[in-house]
Amino acid sequence: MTTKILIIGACGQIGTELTTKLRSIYGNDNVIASDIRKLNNDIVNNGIFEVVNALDYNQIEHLIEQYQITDVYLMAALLSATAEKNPAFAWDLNMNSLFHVLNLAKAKKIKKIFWPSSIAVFGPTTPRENTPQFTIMEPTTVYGISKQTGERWCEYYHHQYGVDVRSIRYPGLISWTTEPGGGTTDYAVDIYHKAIEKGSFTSFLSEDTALPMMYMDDAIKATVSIMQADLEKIKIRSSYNLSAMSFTPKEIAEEIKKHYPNFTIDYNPDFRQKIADSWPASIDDTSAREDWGWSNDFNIENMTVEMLENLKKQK
Ligand code: AKB
Repeated sequence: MTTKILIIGACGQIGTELTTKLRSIYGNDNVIASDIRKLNNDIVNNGIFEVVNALDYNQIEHLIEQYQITDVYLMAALLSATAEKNPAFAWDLNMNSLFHVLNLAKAKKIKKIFWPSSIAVFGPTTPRENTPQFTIMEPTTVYGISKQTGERWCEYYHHQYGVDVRSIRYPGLISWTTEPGGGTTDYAVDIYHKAIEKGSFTSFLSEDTALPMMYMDDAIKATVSIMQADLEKIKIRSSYNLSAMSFTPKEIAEEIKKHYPNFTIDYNPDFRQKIADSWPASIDDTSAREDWGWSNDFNIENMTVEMLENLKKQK
């Protein structure tokens, strides 16, 4: 049976690169991109695109029937910083969009779901260094609570109804193609833009705040790879820890200085500092590596080279 993919939230930070990758693997006719609004970009212009509200069950069901969709990637969500400003809507969007696709899979209208979780599922009582796959989880942000609850529901739907839902806990994601939207780790993208535009950057996190991070190419590789893995390799049905690198604002600034020696950074922590302080500094992703063969290609050095080179060309 042909794999027919629906991506909900295709124009966001991850969705944009994921859609491009999936189109290159499965063909333009087999990947339907959707988002809440129609922008004038490559995702809309270079393939099939539909306007969809992730909260509208009937709209999603209609598209699934129209295109005979087998796999859904649910990328629509409010991230940590934005969610704190609008908790009720964040809860509604992050939870009910998930219920819609889980219920469509339960009703056997689709075969497979990808749903992203996050390091935000962890909280201040979690071991911060090398955070284990299975550990204390007491998230203190609305976003983290919605992701942790979502993980529980994914596992429940798998065990009770046989739903094939696969998930990874993304760390902060860094890319040069699309800007992030409302996360606590966004500074690690903005710093590259400002290095090229102004030669200086003010960080909203303190100099020694270490967080787990990943280059977008690795995140896309992990997403495709967990979805393509044989069924029996997916042993965890909540969500897999995933790791590539961890750094502080000071460390990333030092890395940028190797290429732009005059680059300067200062620090002006805001409300996002409290969110970052509640998250792990580094992640143990042994299960993902052992179960379905995850490995990262990028570290802070080669990611910085790629970011600076590509952003420079783009400006
Ligand atoms: C955020 O900062 O909210 C996201 C995440 C870690 O899930 N990038």
